[in-house]
Amino acid sequence: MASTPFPSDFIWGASTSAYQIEGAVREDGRSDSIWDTFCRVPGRIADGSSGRFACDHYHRYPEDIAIMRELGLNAYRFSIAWPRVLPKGWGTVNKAGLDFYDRLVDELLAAGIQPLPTLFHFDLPSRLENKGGFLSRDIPKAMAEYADIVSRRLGDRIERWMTVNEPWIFTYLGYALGIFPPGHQNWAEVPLVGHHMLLSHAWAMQAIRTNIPDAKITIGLPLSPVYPGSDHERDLEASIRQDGLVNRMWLDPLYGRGYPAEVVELFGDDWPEIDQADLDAIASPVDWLGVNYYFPTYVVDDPVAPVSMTREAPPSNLPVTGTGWPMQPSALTETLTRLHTEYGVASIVVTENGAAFDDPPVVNGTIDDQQRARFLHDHLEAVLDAIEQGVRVDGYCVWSLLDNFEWASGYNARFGLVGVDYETQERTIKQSGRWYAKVIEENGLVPPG
Ligand code: IFM
Repeated sequence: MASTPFPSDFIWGASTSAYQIEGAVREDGRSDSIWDTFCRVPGRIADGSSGRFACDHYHRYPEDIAIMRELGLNAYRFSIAWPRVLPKGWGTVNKAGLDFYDRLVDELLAAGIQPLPTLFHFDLPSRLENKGGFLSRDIPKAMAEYADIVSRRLGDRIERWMTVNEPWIFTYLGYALGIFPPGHQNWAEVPLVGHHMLLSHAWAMQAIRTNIPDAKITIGLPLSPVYPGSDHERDLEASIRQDGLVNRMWLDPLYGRGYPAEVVELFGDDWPEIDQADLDAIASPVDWLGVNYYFPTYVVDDPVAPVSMTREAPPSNLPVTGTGWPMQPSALTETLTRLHTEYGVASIVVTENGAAFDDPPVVNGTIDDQQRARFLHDHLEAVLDAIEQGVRVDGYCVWSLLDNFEWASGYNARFGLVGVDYETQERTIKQSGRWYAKVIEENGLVPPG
């Protein structure tokens, strides 16, 4: 029996995104996204793969919904592929593309599963990238049009919406480090791109609200406490700088405080002129906050590193996941309590949390991934700790429902509750999936294994 129950009506979900699972990239009028084009460049993806076939979810979604039912999920977070709906990025709607999401939503509802769509999860139509991508103010305009079209079609059946997923990750990996498309390595672009991502969120939210006044809308932020790698004063200052980039550059404007002065200062002359009207739009209240949490950030001072002059330095004694990410569940509790105390966030859903491990092969119809079950157990315990401290957490979604295309790592990193054999497309519920089903059934923590 579960010891501590979660709140009643708790959202128990699992998350995915379009490019990572759908496949069918050339079907029914879909155009290229920036990931299709990026994957064609030799050396960009660790295993030379792409999302061309991925989990073939575009064709196998009924089977995947049946698995969600078997797990007892009451919510499913997925993303809509912008290039399926608007192949040019704006203008003519591709009916077949929109029809796919219509069918998906209907089947989810028929299975008693709440659809939680995200409008933008990294897969910008390539034609919009050719017009300047997120460096251009045309993107927030196009995003508002896209949000209008999707919410008109699906708004009668969907209550909770997410606009943009992880603006910091998209901006940092795509424009500062160049390991995501568009592959730029130019820190000077980070402020404008980040601002356009927040503005895209704001204008998309306005469009959805116009069409569905009762909608509950949010953005999904990748948040993490930033700790100093030592107790030297200079490392403490480094952690404050990095916290500005990872957390406050996004939370402050969304919660009406404008961009943090220290972050503006870090970029110096590269910080763009920003209109008050943009800041007002970005500060328009969200109804809940989507939090993606994976690992804590530890940094030390590094005078030659760009902008924040920090470098990551996780303590060597922290255990790590299969992708080398430090595991520290208490950092999730800290993230959630900080949102409550510093920003007064009234409702949070953990929209992503999970880990990749080197899973063993299928034996007797399952995959023995006790490490993942333990990871999820300990992070759910951290959520309970936050709830006990008065934070309102309304739900939790595991990343991910299925093993899938993990961006620049290709198919090497497996995050799923459900294993996927990419040759046969056979799905296998892992031990972690079976354990998660028990947690959902009990609406409370049960021991893993
Ligand atoms: O796979 C990604 C997802 O697309 C966004 N959040 C982090 C996940 C794991 O890296």
